[in-house]
Amino acid sequence: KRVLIFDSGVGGLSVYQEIYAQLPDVQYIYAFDDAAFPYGELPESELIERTSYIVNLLVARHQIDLVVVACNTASTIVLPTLRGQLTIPVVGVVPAIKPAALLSQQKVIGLLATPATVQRAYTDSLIRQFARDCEVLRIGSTRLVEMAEQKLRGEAVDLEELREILSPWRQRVDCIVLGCTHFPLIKAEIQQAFEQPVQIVDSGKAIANRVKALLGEIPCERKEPNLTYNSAAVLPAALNTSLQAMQLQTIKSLDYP
Ligand code: DGN
Repeated sequence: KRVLIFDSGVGGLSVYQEIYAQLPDVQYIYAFDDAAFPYGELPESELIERTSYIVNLLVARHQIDLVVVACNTASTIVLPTLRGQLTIPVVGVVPAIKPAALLSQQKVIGLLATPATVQRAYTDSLIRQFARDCEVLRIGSTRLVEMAEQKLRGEAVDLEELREILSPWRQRVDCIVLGCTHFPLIKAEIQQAFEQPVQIVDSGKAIANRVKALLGEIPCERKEPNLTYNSAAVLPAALNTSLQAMQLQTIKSLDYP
């Protein structure tokens, strides 16, 4: 079986880790559209166009069995289009509002995502459906996405800056939703930014469970190597190394017209 995992950058690797832990024998193709990074600032029409072009191209090229759109910014807008175009299952990642609303004791939760995701109508509907009894505070930050990318490139995360970005929530929230797949990569740093105890939830495990349920048990051994595609012409060496550390072996260029 072959699973395509797609994101704008390295955030999808946080989802990949969770899926891989449950399904190590699947072949994974990790594609990221780093030429258009960050997605959180792209017009919706362009986001839909790029995402569906790349996903359709790779599904056809590799006979993919299941697609994971490992990006909240894309999932909250592009899933209906992709599901209309493809006959295979398409799993999206959206903010884990429901578990957070259940976990929060004080009923004040923080949604941390991209500027696009915090404003989406889809996000509003999740909050209306699952967090009626909660106050939901939102921070949309592209800077945090960049920090996660930097960390994976081997650069240090500026904890002071992180603390400053999250300062409106100090002594306010007791549960935080990581509504961007980049953020689990800096979860420890986010936790450190708070004095009060906070629970942090993301969607990774739930996505992995869903993928497993859809693919079923896979008894066969994997014969083909995992692949990585990116759309920018060059992949920084440090990032290349961390992708390989995650057992992704071949880097090729992805052409977007
Ligand atoms: N990782 C993406 C998400 O989950 O929303 C967004 C990253 C970005 O391009 N801003």
